[in-house]
Amino acid sequence: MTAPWDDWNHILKIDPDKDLPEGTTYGDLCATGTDAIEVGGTMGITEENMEAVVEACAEHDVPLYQEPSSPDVVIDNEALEGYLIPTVFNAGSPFWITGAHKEWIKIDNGLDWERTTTEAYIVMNPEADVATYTEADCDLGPDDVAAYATVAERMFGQEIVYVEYSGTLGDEGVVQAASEATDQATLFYGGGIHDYDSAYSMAQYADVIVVGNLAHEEGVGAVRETVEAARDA
Ligand code: 1GP
Repeated sequence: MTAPWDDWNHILKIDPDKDLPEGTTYGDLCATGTDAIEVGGTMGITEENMEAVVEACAEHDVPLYQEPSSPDVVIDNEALEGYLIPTVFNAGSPFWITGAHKEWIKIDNGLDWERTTTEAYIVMNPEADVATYTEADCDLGPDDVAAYATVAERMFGQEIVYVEYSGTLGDEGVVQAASEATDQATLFYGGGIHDYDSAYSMAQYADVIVVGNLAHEEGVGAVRETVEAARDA
């Protein structure tokens, strides 16, 4: 069975708590050639700002996914292709591995299983909010990351392994190790991608690169370059 992300090279992650550069619209970002839009962030996320971004992107022809940071911001919107739910494999607090998920299951009307997939995060930038929040152990070498990727794929049957350096460009060796360790799972890489070269360097190992801050800081032209690199790699 194939999953949508089997065919992706590039994801644009839009943070509902962050502004867009002057003159940039959500429509412009949807038209960059990215394979999918993920709406999500760590801080300041509410149902309202989630809904506003989903609505703004809904009229454009790009698959739309919500990546909720916690159960209380999950929105029910038909424009969403699905929900990509993070679970942090190197979290210090079990809440971010299965605890939040347990609460999730109890939400009104339950989860829509047809549209729900987990992402096995390995959080690598100790300075990032997501690392602080989840008390992640980021002191990991390539072998540790490869081992986590194997745990995720082989032991927990995860379809997506996500090496997350949010805010900083990661270590190529680490991404390469994760790539070599994954066989069935799709490897996502995100963090610090800011131009063609940084996108290319990670896309040679990751199946899919995720671009976040760049959309909010630089806008469409810069994002397009990363889409091109992801396709070239
Ligand atoms: C964040 O992996 C994404 O969850 C992208 O990171 O914002 O650093 O591009 P950046």
